[in-house]
Amino acid sequence: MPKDAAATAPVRIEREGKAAFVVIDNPPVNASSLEVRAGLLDAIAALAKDETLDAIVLAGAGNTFIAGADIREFGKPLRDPQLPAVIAAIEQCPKPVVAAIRGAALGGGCELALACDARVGTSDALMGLPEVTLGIIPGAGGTQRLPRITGIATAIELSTAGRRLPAAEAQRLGLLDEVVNAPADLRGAALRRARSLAGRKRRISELPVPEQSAQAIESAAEDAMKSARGRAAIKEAITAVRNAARMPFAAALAEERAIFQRLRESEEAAALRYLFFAERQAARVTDLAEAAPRPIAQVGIVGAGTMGAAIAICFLDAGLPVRLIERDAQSLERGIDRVRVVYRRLSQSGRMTAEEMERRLARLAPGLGLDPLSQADLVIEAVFEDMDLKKGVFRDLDGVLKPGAILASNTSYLDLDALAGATRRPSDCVGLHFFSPANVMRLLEIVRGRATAADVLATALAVAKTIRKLPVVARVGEGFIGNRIYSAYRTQCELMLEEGAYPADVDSALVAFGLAMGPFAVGDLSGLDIAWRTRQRLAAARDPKARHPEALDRLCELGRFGQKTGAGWYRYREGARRGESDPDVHALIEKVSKEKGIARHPFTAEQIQWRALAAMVNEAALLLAEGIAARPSDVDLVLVNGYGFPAHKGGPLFWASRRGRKEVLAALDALPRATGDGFKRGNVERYLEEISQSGH
Ligand code: 3H9
Repeated sequence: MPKDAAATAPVRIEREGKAAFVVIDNPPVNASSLEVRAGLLDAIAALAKDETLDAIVLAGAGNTFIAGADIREFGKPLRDPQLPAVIAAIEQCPKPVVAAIRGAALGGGCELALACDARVGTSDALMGLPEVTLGIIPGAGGTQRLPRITGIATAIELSTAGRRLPAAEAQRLGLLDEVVNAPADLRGAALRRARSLAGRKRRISELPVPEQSAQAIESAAEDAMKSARGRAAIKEAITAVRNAARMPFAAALAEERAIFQRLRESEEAAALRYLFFAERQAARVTDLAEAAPRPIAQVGIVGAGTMGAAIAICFLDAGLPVRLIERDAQSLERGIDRVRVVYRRLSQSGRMTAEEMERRLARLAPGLGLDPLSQADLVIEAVFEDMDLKKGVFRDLDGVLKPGAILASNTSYLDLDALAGATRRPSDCVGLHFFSPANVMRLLEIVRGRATAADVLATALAVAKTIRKLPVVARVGEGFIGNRIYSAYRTQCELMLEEGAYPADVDSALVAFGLAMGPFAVGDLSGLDIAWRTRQRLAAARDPKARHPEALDRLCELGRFGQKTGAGWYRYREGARRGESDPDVHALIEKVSKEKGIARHPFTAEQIQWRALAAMVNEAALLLAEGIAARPSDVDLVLVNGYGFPAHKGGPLFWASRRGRKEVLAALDALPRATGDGFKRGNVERYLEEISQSGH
């Protein structure tokens, strides 16, 4: 091989005396792509014959071992050589092979490491079988070798949760034989380990599966099934791991591979792969050029309500000092308490040490009035959702903040440009729409106003990364991406009530589809008065020709605001969180139908699903055309991560892209018939085509 070709080859052999290092060099994450697999096979074949060698070490270039299979290859038929062949070659190699693991050894990377005769990792090594998060199970022996080290119950837990193990835990469970602190020591330690084996192979495949009580295994399987929510991969991962104890190794391996291949071609796996790449794409904004983020060392939050306190936690968790501001001492104390309650719960359940809790709380500085924010680099207002109130806060902050400080609003609907217009620094304003509970939900809609400067947007994206959120950029428009689509969807659901459905029919059909909750249960949980107020605010701007559902307003007029008032779409017994169907609500809905002269008819679950989904898809197309969202996959990410849309269906647009065109178009064409004049039809076909073309 010419010298420069060797330098760029994805697998190279580096000789050091009697030792050989097989180095995988396939940036950015050393995925085991076709060329890597072929290179590994060649390297192992060459080294197996080399009598002069006394040690073989498998390592990754850069700071990753192998992040797993190349996920981009999964949408097409897999090409030979495949990973099981590489793994068989390592096991059959007469000389011991030691894996030197820095960074991620995930999925196929973990499986390759488990095929080696020993494993040494750095303290930042990360091991695990995350395949179920991609809708598949391990396809190269992971479900057979892992239980031979950890026992069946732990292997079920790890492979169904897709949990990534830090080095210390991987060592405790036996996946790593040794951990070194400094990356510079890794090669040396792996080499010593290889030599200490003195030519002996230590194949995990030859180990017996540790004895374990049937009860422990059963309970691990039951726990895993609880989180399965209809996902085939979880059920299959359990089966495959259990096979380790009930079949010979080779037969169980063949069965694992067959399940892997079957699931790889499933719609669920395609959806999860699509979301994997969508997440990574979402943070890329094409016209940001080289804008450098501004440094953020000090954060201020105005408003210590549920939202403000939870946002504060996000920053405290990321190690940033936070000033939490309220108007009066009592509200401030309540806000601080909200933060304390969350940390105390984590500490009491053993998920955080008391010292760590104290460290985080020590970063929180309560304050009254805006003056304490004069040195803040970023201030987020999280006051009540009211334009005048928020404008006032923005105006006052403008007077206090230092030049260059960023002013963010947590508004979930309101016009950011109008808020920015209340300041003398509209280019320093941006929207940071957190989802409730903000310390738990990953989604962050970043709202880019007309005047938002490129470096302010770049800062917002960097902040999202710091606080480990999933950012999706939206332009200004009522409800941005998520709430706008949700509102269109909810409207159709409410219109179905007037036409013959009842709240429980709609909710149960959509839960059966896979949504975490139906729209009426959600409304009762979050409070119907919020939607009511929004409707009142928008009443004047409403298209008079559009059909407006009435039942919600009538409920609110009766003071039925949902769970907090014991009644909404459902009625709630004292302290109950699950509602019961309420004949009074049914009567109210029927009265509305009668007054409007609408003949009621029953709906099937499928009709409800199509109507609700078509509403989402149509609104998505409209807002994409307006530029509110940059790409269809951004919309899907928002619905999946903020609104309980099932990830294994990929989001509404992905889901629709996998249905027959005729079916989708028929559902879309039915919307204007049901909704009447004023209905706007989006160019859905264009975006579904875009998704189909993306090859997932
Ligand atoms: C599997 O292994 C099945 C097996 O059983 C085998 C059966 C035969 N493939 O996340 P980042 C790209 S299933 C292709 O931003 P980080 C990613 O798109 C696999 N590409 O970096 C991005 O590209 P771009 C099991 C991949 O530092 C760039 O790398 N493994 C893959 O925040 C950087 O990624 C997993 O599920 C891949 N496997 O995090 C692990 N991985 O720059 C998946 C990444 O063009 N990967 N890319 O947008 C991860 O969890 C994270 O990437 C990792 C690094 C923790 C490694």
